[in-house]
Amino acid sequence: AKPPPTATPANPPPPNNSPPRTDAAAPAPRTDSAGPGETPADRALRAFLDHGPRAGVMIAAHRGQWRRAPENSLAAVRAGFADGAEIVEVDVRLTKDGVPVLMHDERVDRTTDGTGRVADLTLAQLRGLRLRAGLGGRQAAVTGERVPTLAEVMGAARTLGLVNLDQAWKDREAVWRVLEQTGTVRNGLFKSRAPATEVRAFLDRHRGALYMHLVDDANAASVGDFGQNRPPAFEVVFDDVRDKVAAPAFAEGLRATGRVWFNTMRNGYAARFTDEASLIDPARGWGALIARHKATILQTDNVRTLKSYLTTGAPDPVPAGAVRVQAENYAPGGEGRAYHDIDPGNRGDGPGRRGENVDVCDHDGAVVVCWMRGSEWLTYGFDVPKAGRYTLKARVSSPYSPAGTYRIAFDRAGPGRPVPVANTTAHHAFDLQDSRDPRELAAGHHHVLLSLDAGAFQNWNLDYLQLEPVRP
Ligand SMILES: [Ca+2]
Ligand SMILES: [Ca+2]
Ligand SMILES: [Ca+2]
Repeated sequence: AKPPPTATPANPPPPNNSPPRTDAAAPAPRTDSAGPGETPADRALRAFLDHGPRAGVMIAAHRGQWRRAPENSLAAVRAGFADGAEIVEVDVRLTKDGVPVLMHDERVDRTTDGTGRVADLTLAQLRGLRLRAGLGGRQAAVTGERVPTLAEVMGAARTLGLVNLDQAWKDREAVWRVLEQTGTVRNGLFKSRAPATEVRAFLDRHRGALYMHLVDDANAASVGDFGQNRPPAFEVVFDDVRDKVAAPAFAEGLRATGRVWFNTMRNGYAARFTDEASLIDPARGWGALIARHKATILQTDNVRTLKSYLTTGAPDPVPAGAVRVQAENYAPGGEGRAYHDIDPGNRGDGPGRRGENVDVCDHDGAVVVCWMRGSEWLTYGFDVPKAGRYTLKARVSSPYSPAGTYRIAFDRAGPGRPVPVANTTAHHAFDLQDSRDPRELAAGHHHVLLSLDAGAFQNWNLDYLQLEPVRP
């Protein structure tokens, strides 16, 4: 039920109840106030080129804001900027007829309703396809969105912000022509891990091109190859906190002349400093990267929560009047009393409760109940602050359609109506879904039973439950 891990970082995750102490202070105030007549893109460029000690942290949206539109779609690029990203990262490939388009994979199979390699399809053939929702996958809904050309995306981004052109280096001359034709030379951010001589040749040929250099332990020495003429930003990748490039002194050296970019989407790009770990405690993710590793650009799958953290210090605040209980913090009492789990032991890789059978997984930093199967159930205690009408929301993930069905029973009454869990397009793509089965609750302690229908397909993960007041 769980995909194989994309990386196996050697540093073990800290125990859930003892986050590592860092000197993660509140994030620095942002320095991106508008000058007269400036567009958001002008501000983003100015911020990107400003590496001074007071430079704030910039947000880069990974493959666009795919939580609101298909990854690498025009709508996802627009949504990324609308949600607060100054940079949107996209993946560029050439069609059979040589047109740069947005597509992450070599093949169109995961993210569209078609099949085949991008390089074997003409633009006209690609335009006949429809993109799948979110991160795609075989069971993700087909949307009305089409594969966009790079020209369309750059045209849309011209006043909105910067576009990080991933996978574009091998086709950089064709991509450069698109930037020139669309008047977006100041928006397009190239990146590579090519030798400095190759980078320098490109930048000499195309004055004004924006460039960021990618470094990990294998090419850390390439920083020195740029001499006094360093690019304005470095992207640093480390899968282990003991990597050379993970040393705070390495990042400090880069910060002296430019911005430092880290990726927090999954485990293994910045060890285990991830978006999901940041939601549990920013000191386990973004906060540590900012304080210890001098991050001034963070690429995220959670634009809104990172924006919330940078502006308020709280990534995922509990709404006013609501009560949140982590799924893994189910009631004490053991099998048959507090929970029922059909297979012995913890099948997950997360911090399960010793001697108990509930399955707990760590999905890139999210600690969740997983391997949820029909007939299993869990119980929770909720302390409701004020009498009123409440709805229960569940933060869930699943790449399946349907993902599963659960029922909620309050205070040992009969179970409510079946609640479908919607496909979120990946095990690591969590979404807060409303059960739409509101109840009147008195103030005080309530017992909640969450049960999985025995006859229904069940393959989903549960991060937390949240009881929210329903506004009349
Ligand atoms: Ca189990
Ligand atoms: Ca189970
Ligand atoms: Ca959780």
